[in-house]
Order: sequence, then structure tokens, then C-alpha cells
Amino acid sequence: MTKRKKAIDPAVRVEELREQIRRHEHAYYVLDQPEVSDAAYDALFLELRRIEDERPDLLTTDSPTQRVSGEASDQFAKVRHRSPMLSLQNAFDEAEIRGFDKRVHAAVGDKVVYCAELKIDGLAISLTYAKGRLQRAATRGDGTTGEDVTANVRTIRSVPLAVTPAKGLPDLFEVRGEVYFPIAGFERLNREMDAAGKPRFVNPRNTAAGSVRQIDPNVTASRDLQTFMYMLDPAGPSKSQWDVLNALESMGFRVNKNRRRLDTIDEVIEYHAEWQRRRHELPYEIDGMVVKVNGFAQQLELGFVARSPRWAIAFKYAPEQAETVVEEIACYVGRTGVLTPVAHVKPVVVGGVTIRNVTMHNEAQVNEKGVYVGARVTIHRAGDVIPEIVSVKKPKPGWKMPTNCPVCGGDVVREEPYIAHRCINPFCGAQRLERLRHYAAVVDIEGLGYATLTQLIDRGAIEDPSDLYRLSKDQLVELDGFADKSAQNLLDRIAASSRPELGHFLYALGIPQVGEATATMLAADFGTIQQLQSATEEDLRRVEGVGPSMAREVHMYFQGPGATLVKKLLAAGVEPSEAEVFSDGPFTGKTFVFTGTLETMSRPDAEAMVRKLGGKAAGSVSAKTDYVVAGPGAGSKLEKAQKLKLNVLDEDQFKALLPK
Ligand code: 3BA
Repeated sequence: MTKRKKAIDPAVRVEELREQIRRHEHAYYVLDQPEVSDAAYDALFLELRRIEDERPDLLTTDSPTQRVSGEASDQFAKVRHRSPMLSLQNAFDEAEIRGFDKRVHAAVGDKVVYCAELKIDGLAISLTYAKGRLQRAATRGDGTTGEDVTANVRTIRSVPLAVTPAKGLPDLFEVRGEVYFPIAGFERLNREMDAAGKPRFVNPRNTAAGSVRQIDPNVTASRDLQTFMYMLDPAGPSKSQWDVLNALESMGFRVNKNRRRLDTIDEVIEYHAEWQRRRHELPYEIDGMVVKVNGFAQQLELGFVARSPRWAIAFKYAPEQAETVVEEIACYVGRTGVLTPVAHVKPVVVGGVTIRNVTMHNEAQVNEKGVYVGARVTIHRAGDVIPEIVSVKKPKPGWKMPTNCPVCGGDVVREEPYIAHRCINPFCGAQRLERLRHYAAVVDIEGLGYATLTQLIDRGAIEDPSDLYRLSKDQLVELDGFADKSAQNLLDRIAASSRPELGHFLYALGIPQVGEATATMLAADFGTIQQLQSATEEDLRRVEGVGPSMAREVHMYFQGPGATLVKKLLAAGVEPSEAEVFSDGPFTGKTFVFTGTLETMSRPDAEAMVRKLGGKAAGSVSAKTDYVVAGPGAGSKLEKAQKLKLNVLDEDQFKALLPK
């Protein structure tokens, strides 16, 4: 007799599967803490879909398989909100938020608790639940009437299709909050657009709005939108905004964890400032903080003005994007002759700073973006980040680099395989100025800026850095902005720069391709400028971080223009200090690479320690590396070290190597 597996009742099994899938979706999409592997989740999903396919009678609209209904609608029905969706008053600075606090206290007295929430830069959405099922999702619209976007919002996995209402809630209730586009997903989408040769999306907010209003719910589903909820109507037994947020969370809605109850406006201002600093740690964009009077009794007392509650305010941050017009595209010539296109734009405030110029990398980039004179462009600038053109209204490729240098009129060429265009005139005035400026900055001659250098060049007083050391006080007092004392100060600073560390000296020369890190490595390796000058390409290639093309450039440099300049500098009395080479330390002959974050010391300190003990600290991992010290956040360097089977140490293991 064959043993028969006890038949499982499909009706029971579908409920079991739905329950498990909902739990996993909640863990993954709401809590960001997945409980099972994608494969395990997919298996449950597939099993559920199979049963539902065989037994259509068991299908329910709130089944996790039914997020995408498949019906495409080209028009969204208008829906009237049960109660108007209000708007928020804004405060743009401390004075305005203190004004709000004053009005609140004047109305409700001394004791006020605020509930502070991050202001998500998304779009407001309303979800109506009936008997625990998502019945309708609507956009805010004009506040009174919105659009029915249920089919699309159902595809957002953090939106529960079925919930167990909190105790004390009626059959019908509404949850409101924000739908947004996570930054990582937005960037991924734009990479896909780039790859497909399609125009980029401008910002996550607009893209989220567009995604919610897609004709085809499959498109919305593919966008991986997210939600944060913050309002519940009616609020049931909740007595405050804080209670509501907690109630929403326990019903399974996604609620932002960065929220706080605060007793004074000073604390609100501090919390606001904290998130202004930290906003770029978040995987989504915020445009401020929403400050709400916490207690419902006090909210009721405060009431409304027009369509805004008097108990809430949006305390905004400076926008990080703005639109403006390109007035001119100019080209700047750098120290190595590379031409950099710069868009001069109609001045616009972005991220709290007035932007007039936006640098682009090269001709190819100008055309990839489709920038031209007269173009309407969106500029982005976040924190300390350099402003960037993120999009062009009507992009048009076809901008061309000038064929002659805008400064000296010399020939401009593009040397394959490089993308950059270069002015190849070695006597180009712009290059000379930039080389001098670079030298002055690197050997730390404070106060020797463009204005002074330009005057000195124009008077024929200097041509290359060696001339600086022959300047007289008489020559300096003649310049604009100089008197006896300031001239002497500058001379003193120039004199003080004549004993540079060898690494600084090498970097200051402006050897093609040699940055600060390589210069330090070369200095440590060769010890003196003479040793370096007589090094062969072979010798150079042995240095950590120096590849064949750089070895060739460095070698050529010291055969050509470098030979003259170094000779002149030495003759002018500049004496690069010999790099300290500790030939018999415990790390002699060992090369270290640090990657990731160190927790008890800074990276430069750790590298200095290695050098002091006779070793070398390199910037990149290769077969020549002896030890890779990896901290949290270590990425590709660690991977490479593992691939090469190098010694990988953590910070403690590294410290154990240090002499006691
Ligand atoms: N809280 C936006 N309105 C918000 C409920 C009130 C409100 C917001 C908020 C009116 C956010 C106006 C549109 C609206 C629901 C009306 C938030 C955010 N609170 N945390 C006080 O994060 N963007 N926006 N939304 N009703």
C-alpha cells in the first residue's frame, strides 16, 4: 500500500502563505530588516500563485499576489477627500520658527510639547481602509479633490493591502502620509535612462509623483517607491501626534523613526540643525522638519487659519536644486593646459549659496547633458558638494571646444585616448599663471594669489617659480595692494618656503599625472631630488602606485622641462629636505594600505606611523602590498586584497604590530 501524504486543504494553505508573505514584506519593506532570503520569499510567493491559479475561487483582492491588478487606466477618477488635506505654513529661519512658538504659547499657555518629524520630500497620499482592506488611495490634488491612484499605490510594498485596525478604530479609517523615491533607486533609474540614451529624471520628488500617476501599474511597481505615514483619521484612542505615529507603526505602516518629542523651541531648533547637517546620511531626500503641537487637546484649541493648521509648521531647509539659464559657456585653461568648460548662469541660490558658474568636465560631458547657451537648466548643490547641472529642459548636443586657446590663441588638441582638450603651447599665459599659483599653494606661500601673480607676470618680474626667490621689496611695493609692511611679509613667506619637504616640492613642480599621494611615495622611495632625477623608467615603475604610463611621464619630465626648472629652483636657493627614510624600522620593506574607517586614529596618523617605523603607506592595493588594514566601510580595496590573498588586518591587529 502506498503511503498518502495527508492532503492539505488549499483554502487553509493560501491563508497560511498570505500570512507569511505579509510578515516577510513587512519585515523587508517596512522595517528594513529582512527575515528570509529572497529565494525563500519567492518560493512562498510562487506556491501561493500556483494555488490561486488552480483555485480562482480562493483569490482575494488583498492577496499579496494582487498588488499589480494589470488594469491600465488612462484617466484617474477624481475623488473627494473625506476631510480636506491641509497644507503647511512654512518657516525658513529661526526667527520664523520662534514666531510660531510665540503664537502657540499665546494661544494655549506655557506647557507645550512638540512632535518633530522629518519632512519627507515626496508627495502626500491618502489611504482609505474599510474593514481592514485598502479600499482607495488618492493623491492630495487641490486638498479637497484628489485623483484615485489605487491601482498604482497597491504596488508599493510597504503599503499594507490588509491591516488589523488598532483597538478603538471604526470600520472605516484613513491614513495619510508621503510617497517618495529612495535616492538609490532614483540613481539606478537614471543610470538605466543613460544606458538607454533617454533623458534623465530631474529629482526624486518629481519622479515619485510621475510614478504614482503612471497609466500602467507595472511601471509604478518597477519603480520601488517607498512610504512614510504620519496621520490617522479618526485617531481612535490616540491623544497625541506621538501616539498616532506609534499606532500607525503597530498596525504595520511604515513610520519614520527619526522623530522626537521636544519641550522647547530651542530643542526643536537644535534637532532641526542636527538633521540639516546629517540629511545626506539619509537614503531619501528631506526638505525640512515638520513641527507639530503634540497634544490633540491643544491642537483643537489652536485650530486653523484658511487651509493650514495653526498647530503645525514646516521648518524648511534651503532647497538644493534650482532652475536657471545658461548665459555663456566659457573655457578655463588649467596648469597642464587642459581646457575646462564652465557654464556661466544667471545667478541663483542653491543649497543656501549663490551660484554663478558651473564647471563641467569636458566637451563630451557638455554634449551628453545637452547644455548650450540659452538652455534652461536645473542645478544641484548639496552641502559642500560642487554645483552640477543635473538636467537641461530641451537638451541639444553639438557644443564644441574652441580650436584655439582662449588665453594665448595656441592650438587646442585632443590627445587620444584622453577625453580632455589641451592647449599645447608651453608658453601659454594661463598655464604659466596656474603653474605659479599651484607652486605657491603647495609650498604654502600664503597670500600669493592670482591678483599678485598676474601683476608680477605682466611686469615681467616672474616667469617660473624660481623667479619668486629673486623678488625684491622694491618690486613688490609697486604692486596694487602692497605697502612696505605687506611687501616684507610676502618676502618672508617666500623665503620660508625654500625648505620644502621633498614630497611637497615634487607635487609643487606640477609633474603631469603626479598628485599629492604619488609625490609622497616618490619622495619616500628616492629620498632626494637627485636620486629621483637619475631614476630610470624601470626604477620608477617599482614604486607603489606608479604604473607604466606614469613612470614614462615622470621620466620624460625630468629629461625635459623638469630638468631646467629643478636646476633653476636649486640655483635660487630652494633646498628640498631629504625625505626621512627610516631604513631599519620594524616595518622596513613593508607596504601598508589602509582602507575603510579607522576607529581610534586618523588615516594620515596611521600612515605616518608606518613611515616612521620604516614602512611605506600606499594608496592602492597591488601584489606589492604586504598588509591591508581594513576598517568598517572597506570596499573594493579589501576585495582586491582578498583576491590577491594578501594579509588583511583589522585595526586591533595593526595596533598589535606597533612597538609598545
Ligand atoms: N507631516 C508632511 N501635513 C505632515 C497633517 C499635517 C501635515 C503635511 C505633512 C497637515 C512630510 C501637507 C499635506 C498633507 C497630509 C495634508 C509630515 C510631512 N503633516 N511629516 C499637519 O514628511 N512631508 N503635508 N498631508 N495631510
